[in-house]
Amino acid sequence: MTRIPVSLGPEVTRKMDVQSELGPVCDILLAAKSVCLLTGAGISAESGIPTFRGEEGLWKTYRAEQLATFQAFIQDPRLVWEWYDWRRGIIASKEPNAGHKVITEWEELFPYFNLITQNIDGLHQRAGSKNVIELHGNIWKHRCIDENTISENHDVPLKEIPPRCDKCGALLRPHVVWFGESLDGSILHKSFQLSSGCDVMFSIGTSAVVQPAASLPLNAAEAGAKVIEINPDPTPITGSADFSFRAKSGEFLPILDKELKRRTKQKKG
Ligand code: BJW
Repeated sequence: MTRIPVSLGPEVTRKMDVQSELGPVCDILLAAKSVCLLTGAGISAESGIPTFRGEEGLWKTYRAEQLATFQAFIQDPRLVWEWYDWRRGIIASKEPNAGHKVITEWEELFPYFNLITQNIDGLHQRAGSKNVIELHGNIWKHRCIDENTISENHDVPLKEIPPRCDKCGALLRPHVVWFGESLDGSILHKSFQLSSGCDVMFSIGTSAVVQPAASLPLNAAEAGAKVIEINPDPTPITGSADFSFRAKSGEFLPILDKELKRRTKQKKG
């Protein structure tokens, strides 16, 4: 395992030969047929969307079990919806960052490219990613708790809290996966298949503590893929990663992308 402390503040970047550190990663990527990415809240951090854990994390202010479980929702739907309404307001006011944008271009760069996200913010799609596998749902969708029907809703702020189903009047809930709830079976199955079948698996901006998502990079490693982590902090999967870059994704991905494209051009020319 190569741990590369690529800290990309201007001073450090000047001191380090980042290009040469990126060489082996570019070689692996350019030889890869299938590339898979798992993203977490950290990819949207530089857009100004709070992560869950860590210093500024959402769980510092609110206890997860108070807000991100079905029991909490049934006990106090207004409180839970107020939290989601607040978060929808933040997300709506932010833009995708340079990390999201690089990922959209990789859909074209690699022969087989799959993006799996734990994020519910929709920023990958807003950046232009076409095929996004959402493990934990989407904050811009509502689900009727009686009929399970799913509807899109982009109102900011919400017109009614808690919102109710137009058809049956039952409570609507955010179409997201809370603790103790199962992920969609077909989405999960597909994600594990993709992680087993890829040559390279990225783990970007996730603390890798929430299961089953956190098992995807480990599954890929067991199946023989090279695992590349991008995160300013170490995580439980760092030890299993082939490369672990201590960097912000919005800074690091454009550098990696530039080098990849430079080498691709060089190969062709
Ligand atoms: C940067 C950066 C920059 C910063 N660039 N990086 C033991 C007991 C009880 C339960 C369990 C247990 N073991 C496993 C479980 C089950 C549980 C679980 O995993 N719990 C763990 C916490 C222990 N999992 C579940 O319940 C799942 N369902 C399930 O397993 O069903 C079967 C089952 C049920 C019951 C028992 C056992 C099995 C469902 C999980 C659903 C997760 N839902 C949430 C909320 C979604 C809705 C919402 O947003 O409101 O999903 S929780 C939250 O965590 C959200 C995220 O998707 C998820 C992962 O977080 P993520 O993305 O990793 O964010 P952070 O904040 O943790 O990390 C950000 C990272 O970015 C950090 O590392 C930073 O360093 C980094 N970063 N800036 C790059 N610029």
